[in-house]
Amino acid sequence: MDSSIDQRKIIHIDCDCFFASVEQLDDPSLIGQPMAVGGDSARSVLTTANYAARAYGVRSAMPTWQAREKCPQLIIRPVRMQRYQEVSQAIMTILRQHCDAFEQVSVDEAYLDVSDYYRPYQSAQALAQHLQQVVEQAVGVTVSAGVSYNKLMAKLASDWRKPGGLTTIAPSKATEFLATLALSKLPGVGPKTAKRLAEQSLHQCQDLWPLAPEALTQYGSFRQRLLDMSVGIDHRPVSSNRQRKSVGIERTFSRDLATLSEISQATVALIPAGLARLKQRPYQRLSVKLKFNDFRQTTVTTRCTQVTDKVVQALVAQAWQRGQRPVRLVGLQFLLGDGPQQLPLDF
Ligand code: TTP
Ligand code: MG
Repeated sequence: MDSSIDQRKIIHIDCDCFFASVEQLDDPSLIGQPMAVGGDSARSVLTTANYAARAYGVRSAMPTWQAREKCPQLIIRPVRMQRYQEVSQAIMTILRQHCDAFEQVSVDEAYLDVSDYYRPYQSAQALAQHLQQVVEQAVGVTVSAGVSYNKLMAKLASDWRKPGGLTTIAPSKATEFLATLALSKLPGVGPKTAKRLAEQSLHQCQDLWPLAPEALTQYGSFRQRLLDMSVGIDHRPVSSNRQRKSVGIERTFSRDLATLSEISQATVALIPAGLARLKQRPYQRLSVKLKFNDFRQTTVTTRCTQVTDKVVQALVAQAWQRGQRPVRLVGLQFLLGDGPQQLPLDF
């Protein structure tokens, strides 16, 4: 196994009963009462339910009539997607600022690679706890967090104890965690696949461990993924799923750069390597990123189709103004344009 990958620190965040949480946020009288979000007509289904309703067996995707049978006093609120998007954006904006790489995977779920970013917090778990607090204070919804060495394990961890859970699975504990984990808990193993596996007497991850690979050929291309998941292997990087629109280079310093002139020089020094990565592709804008020694970071962008030392120095000065303290990382980014080059230049 590639040990450098297994040393990553990944956090998975998943909001608790998200749509219901937003309804409770906007109408606190709902808190503590069983409530769900969805249609209220005969053929409607629920999108989600709060944890008070879940105690009655009410679930996501359940027909509303069935939920009412389980919980006659259930309060049902209509879906207000725009509002959920708004709250989602507020949460994602916070999370995005606290990691080395960020990947939002749904309206209420994101992965953060914090392999470097976690350091001032002593542990990735402490950072995850901090994020839970910041989101709750700033936005008013609770999130569950999972911390581990890859995306799969972090996701399994965040799901382990909800709501408000924080679970860490260290590499040394992965085998123990996975051994008795139901295969149906693995991402991609839906009820149908779980049933097929159960017919082969395969119920838990450890049931797959002694199998010869041929035993799972009926699962086609999913076979390898199943085997990998059962032992906690997942090499997928945390990466923004937006199309790549920039080329950049960053440098972290072991000693903070204290003066503006040092910071400026260090950023200008990135230009040749940045241009080499760019491979002569045209670009439309240029960004400078600074990460201060309190781990806040800032980015300044300008229109620019031909980088010069002077342009970079001006961007650095502008960015540094925002923090005015020592800097631990500088970065330079070329934002690509697909169309013909436009006329320059702000500087
Ligand atoms: P989930 O994160 O799957 O569920 P949840 O946040 O409601 O509850 P949990 O505490 O278990 O994480 O989904 C996020 C939102 O997506 C959910 O609030 C409503 C919506 N959703 C649907 O519209 N239909 C569905 O079938 C599911 C599962 C979710
Ligand atoms: Mg959720």
